[in-house]
Amino acid sequence: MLNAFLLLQVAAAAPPPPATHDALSYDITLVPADTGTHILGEVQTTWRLRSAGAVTAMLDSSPIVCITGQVGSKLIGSDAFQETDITGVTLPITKHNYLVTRADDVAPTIREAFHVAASGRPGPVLIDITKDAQQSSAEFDWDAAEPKMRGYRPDHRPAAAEYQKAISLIKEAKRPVILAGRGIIQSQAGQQVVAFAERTQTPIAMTLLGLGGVAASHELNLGMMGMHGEAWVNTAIQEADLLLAFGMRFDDRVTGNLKTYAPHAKKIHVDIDPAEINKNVRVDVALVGDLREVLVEMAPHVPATEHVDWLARINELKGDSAVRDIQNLPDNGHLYAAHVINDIWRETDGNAIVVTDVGQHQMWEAQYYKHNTPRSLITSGGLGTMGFALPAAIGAKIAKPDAEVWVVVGDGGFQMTMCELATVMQENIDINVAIINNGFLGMVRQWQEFFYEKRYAATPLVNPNFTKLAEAFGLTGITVTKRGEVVPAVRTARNHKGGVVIDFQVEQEDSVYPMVPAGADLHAMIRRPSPIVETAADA
Ligand SMILES: Cc1ncc(C[n+]2csc(CCOP(=O)(O)OP(=O)(O)O)c2C)c(N)n1
Ligand SMILES: [Mg+2]
Repeated sequence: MLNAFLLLQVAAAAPPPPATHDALSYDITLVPADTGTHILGEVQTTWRLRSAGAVTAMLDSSPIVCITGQVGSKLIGSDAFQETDITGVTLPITKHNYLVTRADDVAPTIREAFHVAASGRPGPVLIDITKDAQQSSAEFDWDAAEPKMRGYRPDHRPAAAEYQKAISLIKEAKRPVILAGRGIIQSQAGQQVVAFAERTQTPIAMTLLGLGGVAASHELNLGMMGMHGEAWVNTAIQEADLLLAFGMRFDDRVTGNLKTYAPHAKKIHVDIDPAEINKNVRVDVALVGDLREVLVEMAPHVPATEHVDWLARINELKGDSAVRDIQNLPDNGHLYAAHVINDIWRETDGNAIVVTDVGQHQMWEAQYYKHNTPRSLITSGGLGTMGFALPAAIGAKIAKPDAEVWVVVGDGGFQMTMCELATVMQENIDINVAIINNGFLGMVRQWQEFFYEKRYAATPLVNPNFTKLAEAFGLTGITVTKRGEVVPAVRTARNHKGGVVIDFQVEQEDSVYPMVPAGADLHAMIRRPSPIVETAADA
């Protein structure tokens, strides 16, 4: 007989992983599990739950298993000390949840929870275990506990007729664009997407969470689409005659006004989740299934094509990158966030794992750090969870100890979880933190500037001295105010073993361009005022 508490770990350590995950790690960690899933593509477990963490995982399809402790089963419903109906609270923000009141059910539930979290469209699963279930004992037979869930069939495969419809649309298309989302990373379909794109000469537009899924350096990769996407990418989508949505969900930040979205385009949507089909955008063909499997199936039937005129048209839309190039502007005494992020990119040869927070710096990171490998950008997309970066970077470093991990965080978001510097110190986590300190809740300030006549209500920040703060935690702190100091600071941080915090004091009222105002037509972008017309295409 085993104590049920230990059983959690026995169940966790037990071997057979589901077929789609060759190295399911059942480690029970205290670090943000969400990041582990981003980095490793495996289910991670957490004993701590913040509702924002669950929603972040829900909206970004991260497979995590959260375990919470409940009062004794006999006390449930009595408003006992610390009793919270957590399965009730988390019902809408988890893929599934369980209340376990008997030791017998602990291990089988955990096994099933991992299956649910990882299969189909991944997501967060919560198990709430009562104190008495944790403290009593039970036998556990791994094989007998194989999950059998009536009504849960995550393995979708499109019908042959759907494939045929898709292939004939692909053959007819003159101006196709692939829209690549996080699904390409989740289903490890990067290679298949590139092969498809090369064979059909189809350019690829990326969502924020797709970045890295196809190398930024690939000539058919146009870059990021959407609210802060490159102008030529959004224009190409609006001019396209076929959109191939691969593992993406037509989020409002990506489409702008749905009524005018890609008006000339037929649409093919490949997604593992049937609930995404026709949710925001009506599509002509839906292929519900695992993206990689779908592309493998389709590949032999897709003829090689040229789209010379279309690619030339997009090239023309890109225009002269020199006029957009903020990087190579002579040093005029201004330190732009773009300089900082681009210098981090150059110094790390684009090989770091960058974990961002939410706001302007997040968008600049997406624009100026070119990600060539999947899982090298960790960011909160669907929820935009400020405070995500520092704890998530700790998770990233623990999941991949050999990787170089950088945090790119705003001065506002950093203050939401900066207490985690204690963890960095205590666990000797070797990460570098770049605070893009603009003295504002910058993204909100930008909206106030553009849409509310510069009424900067509640957005100016009076910050602590971040360098001294780092030092108070026994970490290295560096202050950077000039462009010439950026590279030396980055080098110092890279050469230092242990946590480093760099306070980059950048332009306070810089804005992210281009910008599609919320709900506006995708092609109605606000462009960077001259002399710098656009963001850099500095590849
Ligand atoms: C927890 C949370 N609160 C509020 C917001 C709304 N919000 C989005 S961006 C932003 C400003 C972020 O400021 P900062 O961290 O300084 O980054 P910056 O935009 O200046 O780069 C705010 C308040 C959010 N996304 N998450
Ligand atoms: Mg800020």
